[in-house]
Amino acid sequence: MSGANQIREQVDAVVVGAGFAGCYMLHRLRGAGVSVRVFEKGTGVGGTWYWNRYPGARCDIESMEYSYQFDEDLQQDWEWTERYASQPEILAYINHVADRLDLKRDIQFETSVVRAVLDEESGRWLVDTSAGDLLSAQFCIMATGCLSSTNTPDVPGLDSFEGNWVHTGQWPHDGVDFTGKRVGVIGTGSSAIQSIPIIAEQAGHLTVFQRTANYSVPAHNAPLDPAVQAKVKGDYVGFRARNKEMPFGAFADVEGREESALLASPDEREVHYEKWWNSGGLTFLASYADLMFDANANDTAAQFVQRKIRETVTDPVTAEMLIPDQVLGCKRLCADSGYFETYNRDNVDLVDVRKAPLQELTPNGLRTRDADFELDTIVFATGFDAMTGALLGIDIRGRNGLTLADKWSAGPRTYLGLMTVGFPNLFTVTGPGSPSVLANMVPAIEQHVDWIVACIVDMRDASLQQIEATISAEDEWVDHVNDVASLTLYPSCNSWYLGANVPNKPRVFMPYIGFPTYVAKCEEVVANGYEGFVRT
Ligand code: FAD
Ligand code: N01
Repeated sequence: MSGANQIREQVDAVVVGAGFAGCYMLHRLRGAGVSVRVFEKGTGVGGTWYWNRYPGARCDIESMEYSYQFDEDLQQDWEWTERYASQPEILAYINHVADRLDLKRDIQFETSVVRAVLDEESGRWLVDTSAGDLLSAQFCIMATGCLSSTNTPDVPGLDSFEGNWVHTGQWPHDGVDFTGKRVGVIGTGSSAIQSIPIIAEQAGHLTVFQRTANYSVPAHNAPLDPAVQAKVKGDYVGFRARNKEMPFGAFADVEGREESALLASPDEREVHYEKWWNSGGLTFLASYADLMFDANANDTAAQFVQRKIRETVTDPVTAEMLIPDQVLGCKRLCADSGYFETYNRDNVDLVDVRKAPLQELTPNGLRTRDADFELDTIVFATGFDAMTGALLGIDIRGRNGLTLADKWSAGPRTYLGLMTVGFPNLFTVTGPGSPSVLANMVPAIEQHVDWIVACIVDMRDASLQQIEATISAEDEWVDHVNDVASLTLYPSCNSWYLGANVPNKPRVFMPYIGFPTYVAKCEEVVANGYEGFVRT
């Protein structure tokens, strides 16, 4: 139990998590003279890139964009080697940053924050960890990640399975040897689509268990052209500034976007889509500006990709199973390296578990409603309890003992994705209600960290102790997040953006769509004296 007499340490701020967000938060708070302790569950920094070590893991925002921009020397010094950096390279990068800034001495690894309780008398947060620490902090900053709480389906018999099972989001550090093995991959989201081609090359036989077919475009990953790197570095500041003005905070220097797919003739569209398909990556979704706003426009792109799938996959039955039936981009678009081609291998089968659901794991493998599959290794590529999972994994108690779980029982409610009423001085980096997962996340993280640190410094300068959102600001923001989403096609399918992948999770659209509008709103709030917040 938390209690003032057990407190071991008093700090200004506790930060939970040491991914891109926690590391940058530590650096900025230190620079501002704020005493800080960081707790991280893993044995090292990196977050996503520490945990997701599955074969083929890499970013789908280009390396030159998917990196910190706060330090010009750092962004000039670091040399990315591929268009889309691999997980080991991103992990090496974040370790390089942590070492360069001497961050690790203030991070306690292998330690989970299990509880954070507001002591209303002192206004401070009492923070308990799995290692038995109890700290008192004025500010509690959750840098716990949007995609850090893994979702493993509650399939009966998991314990009875005598083979090896792994989740892509908690991949063993010494790797998994698939050589000659009978492998099952459950799921066909980004993690599966990246890992399946590589697992298929190693495995004796691979069975993919698909519930929802997904759209994917070729990544066309390649060694990074030194000329491209030099061009970006020639004006990195300008490059970042242009990206900041883009709806997703990325892709600014991609040329040839058009306004509406519906204004083009079928032949023009064909040429247009072919060009974007061949250049590779998620920018395909930005080829026309109306793809996520108009179902008819979207359908033209969807049909193009569907045709590509049918052209690629030689067995027509398998090809039809791989044709998605939702709006393109409604679930996060994937960028792959030979995903659909993998189904032409003799050692790969696809099984539809929407038609015949998974029923149980058996000692020898897996049983669906229709058949038994003998497997040595099962890979759960089943994703995450996104955006709220890691936060609700901590017993957070605010005013009057209100738990965050109770407050968010019908879905997360925040003001700007930064704070939630009833939990003063508790910040969430890329929390629900902020652009987060619908932006290039590193700039989104930097923007949040910069805002939070400026807020803390401003409070210190004004001798203020506490900040809390007002209920009216929070209610208006939640409505606004939903109103914006409803103008788009995003809420039209069962995506994790809506929590639909986790049984019994409230169906609420969680990210805010529109990075530049959001940044402008955050700046306006500050310019208006922290409008929508009460500071005392
Ligand atoms: P994380 O990296 O998730 O770090 C959070 C940390 O908090 C974790 O290390 C976790 O262990 C720790 N933690 C959580 N709870 C506790 C607790 N109670 N106590 C102690 N520690 C705790 N985004 C993009 O923009 N572009 C991409 O290309 C891209 N690729 C991705 C690929 C994969 C495989 C995945 C899973 C996500 C990808 N993302 C991408 C999203 C990615 O999560 C973010 O880009 C970014 O890395 C998030 O950083 P973070 O620090 O906010 O969170
Ligand atoms: O997870 P997902 P992910 N029975 O939720 C299926 C980022 N990321 O780890 O669609 C059977 O997308 C589920 O089926 P359905 C990126 O933001 C980026 O792949 O719910 N199947 C789905 O097919 C991404 O969006 C990269 O019907 C079950 C799959 O498992 C996010 O992380 C790489 C099931 C889960 O797909 C999450 O991606 C990796 C069940 N009970 C991740 N439960 C890049 O490329 C779930 N599924 C940069």
